[in-house]
Amino acid sequence: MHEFLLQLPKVELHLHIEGSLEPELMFELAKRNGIELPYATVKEAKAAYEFSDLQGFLNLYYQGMNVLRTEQDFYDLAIDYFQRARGEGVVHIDMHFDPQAHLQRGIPLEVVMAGLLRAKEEAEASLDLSVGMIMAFLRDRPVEEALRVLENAAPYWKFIDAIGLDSAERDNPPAKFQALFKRAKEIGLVRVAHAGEEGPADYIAEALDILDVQRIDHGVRCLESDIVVERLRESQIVLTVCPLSNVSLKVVDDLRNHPLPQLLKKGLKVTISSDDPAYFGGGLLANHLACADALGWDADVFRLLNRNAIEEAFTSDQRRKELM
Ligand code: ES4
Ligand code: ZN
Repeated sequence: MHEFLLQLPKVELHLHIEGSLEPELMFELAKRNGIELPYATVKEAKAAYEFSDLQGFLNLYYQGMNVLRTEQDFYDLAIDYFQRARGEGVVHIDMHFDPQAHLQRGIPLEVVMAGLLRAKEEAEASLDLSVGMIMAFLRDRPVEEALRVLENAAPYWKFIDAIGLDSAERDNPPAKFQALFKRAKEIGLVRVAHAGEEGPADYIAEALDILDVQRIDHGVRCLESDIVVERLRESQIVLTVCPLSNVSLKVVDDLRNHPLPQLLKKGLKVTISSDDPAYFGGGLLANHLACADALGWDADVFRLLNRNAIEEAFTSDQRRKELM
């Protein structure tokens, strides 16, 4: 099974590129940029990656990305992950990135975009890896700020496939971002949102009704509402479920008790992704291997999940055909 999963061409719809920053690269960039880290060694950094909830993780996630300063840093971050992912059989990645987390630190959007887009071009030209771009907005910051960032990003609208909504979910309901998502729709941008990770099933319904999203990131808590499950089943809205992330952030106590089998049994359009691979114990292959071991899935389940991901990936029809 492990050999099959390595060979299987895998597609990942939910990956925060800032969450792919491995401690080794963090140390290299800190040195290059003359930044002091709160850890003495790579080992010490890794030991700190023990979380009790989403907020505990987000604190280290925002601290970690502080080493990203120049266009080259963003390029190195992304190409490092792309190379690693390709080495484990990943053929397409839809990548979230968080402009506000960088703008807040004084890093202009141009720097972020130039580095990430250069890495995407190189992956597509030389690695046989296609990349979708999701400009994500931080739900624990004001909607007015998000709207300003979206307008200032006008030169880049043509390079992005969708907008997303991430960061601290509790007490930051989708409805708070109605104006942002309305504007994105006017512009012609596809919309996705994290919902039902730590937040309630109601937030999934809200994201569908008020934000008009085409994809729900996580969505595992839909199982708390039969009505929401039925809507997701009927519409075949894709869920980007992140198994190792859910265990790390205590959304689920043990992978053996993960709701994935129930989601599949209900007939939902499920996919699996790594979310923040540097923080949650591995990339897309590690997530596949862990599910095989904990849930006892056979090859057909993994083929189905990857077929779902290929159908929903932000890519051209020609590339989609190649991936099928
Ligand atoms: C995230 Cl796991 C998760 N949830 C919400 N926002 C995020 N940003 C990066 N990882
Ligand atoms: Zn996420």
